[in-house]
Amino acid sequence: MAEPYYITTAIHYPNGKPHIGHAYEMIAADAIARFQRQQGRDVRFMTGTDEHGLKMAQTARARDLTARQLADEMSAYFSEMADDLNISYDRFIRTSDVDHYAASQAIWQAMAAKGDLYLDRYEGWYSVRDEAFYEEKELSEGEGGVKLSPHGTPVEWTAEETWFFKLSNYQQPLLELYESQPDFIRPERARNEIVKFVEGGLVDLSVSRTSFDWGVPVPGSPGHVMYVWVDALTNYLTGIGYFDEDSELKRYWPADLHLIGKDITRFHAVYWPAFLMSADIALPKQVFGHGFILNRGEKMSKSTGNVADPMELARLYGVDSLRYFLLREVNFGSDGSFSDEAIVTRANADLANSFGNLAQRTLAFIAKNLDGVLPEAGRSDPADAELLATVDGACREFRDSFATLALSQGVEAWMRAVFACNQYIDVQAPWALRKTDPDRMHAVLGTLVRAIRDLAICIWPVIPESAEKLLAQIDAKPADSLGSDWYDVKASSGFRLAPPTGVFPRLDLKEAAA
Ligand code: ME8
Repeated sequence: MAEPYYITTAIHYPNGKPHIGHAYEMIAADAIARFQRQQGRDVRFMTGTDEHGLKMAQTARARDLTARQLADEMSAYFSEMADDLNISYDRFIRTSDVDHYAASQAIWQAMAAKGDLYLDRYEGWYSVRDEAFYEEKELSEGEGGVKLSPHGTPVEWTAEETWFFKLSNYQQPLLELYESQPDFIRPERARNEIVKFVEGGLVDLSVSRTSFDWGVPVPGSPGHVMYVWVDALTNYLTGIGYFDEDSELKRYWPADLHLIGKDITRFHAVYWPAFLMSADIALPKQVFGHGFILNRGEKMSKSTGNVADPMELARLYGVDSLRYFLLREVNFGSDGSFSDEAIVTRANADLANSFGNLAQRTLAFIAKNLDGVLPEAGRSDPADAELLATVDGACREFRDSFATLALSQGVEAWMRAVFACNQYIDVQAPWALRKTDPDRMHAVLGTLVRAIRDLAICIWPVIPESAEKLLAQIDAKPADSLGSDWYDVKASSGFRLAPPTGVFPRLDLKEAAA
């Protein structure tokens, strides 16, 4: 049986519509999930929405809705976006799902049984926007003396009786975890930050609230709902039926990768492993904190009015252009900027003018001059084997890069092979060989079709829809193995191409977004 691979995104707050940061996270996770499937892993991929907490309750109140109504309305935008962006998730989890309540209560009970939960009075600073508690020493002062969290969000003084989790007991075990599993937190910058934070000492964490009721009820403690992050993190267990005796999905635990944004590493790399250790549950293998997407270099915020709608960008420029841009242009793990011009320039340069042009030139030439029939091997030249070796090397580099989450480096390697193919076609000039040396022309075209197929299979995790369209034209599939005797089998069977249709349109900057 194939080895399981479990990947999750953060679950997103549906207190508003999704923005491009949410889209980016889903797209990156989807490319990794597709890549792992292609490598033969038994993948489970989960994304969803995080629906409890004060932020949701307050946003709903301001709109005169119940929190559940708000969650229903907004969660639908997230799941529609996931579908529209071709995100191949196995479950879209909502923390208001019934099985999630049971799972959250089960982990709570396990932590209680360990003796890690106690009732006390909480007094301290809370940021509703971050749904996070902060220590006085972490705060700064904003305009008019307003106290701000390290993320620049306002904090308010909170005092209530709550349950506490003995986080302070886990300082040593956590430091040992970071030491013994150096890849537990990536990238390096995030790891260093977390190690420093934990070395600085951990205070016990308030894990229930009594001032509102939109959350998972604390078992045996009427009036208390769980702190939203306790239930939110538990979604990763809910999604595979961890506490359900009969669940066949349990084989996916421990998760291979929690893909999240850099702002929520503390929750995933400190609180989450501590909860799991307390409940005697195996720890995930890796938490990766990707960077932030900036709008022309600026942080997006509702007050600046520069929050980009990913669906509008996908509608204007195409889903695969957006996917390709984000994965090629943003060094995975660092922040990256986007603009309409940058998307159009990148998609045109790499997809329309390079890969698209390569495929179109080759397939249209075969359709026109050979009546669409793939030619059998002609007279080969060392340049042919050299090109195929370049393509093979690039696909390997892509694979090694994706396996270590160096996503943009993988795409860059792929692109270098596309350039090599375009150089090859220019030098070999099959259009000139048509009259002078048809036998040689056959070999050139055969080499190009092999290269195009392998390159389309390789890049499929990034641009699945376009790659599939292109592969369909030559009757190949993303799951096919690279190289192989595919071409010879196809050509000797007399396979005939339909007249090819362009897969990568040239994009223009659109008025609406300019
Ligand atoms: O944090 N660029 O939800 P969320 C890239 N519910 N990524 C971004 C981004 C940007 N501009 N803005 C946000 C939450 N993100 C919690 C998670 S998980 C158990 C609970 C990322 O809707 C952010 O870092 O605020 C996070 O990974 C995800 O989008 C959801 O953010």
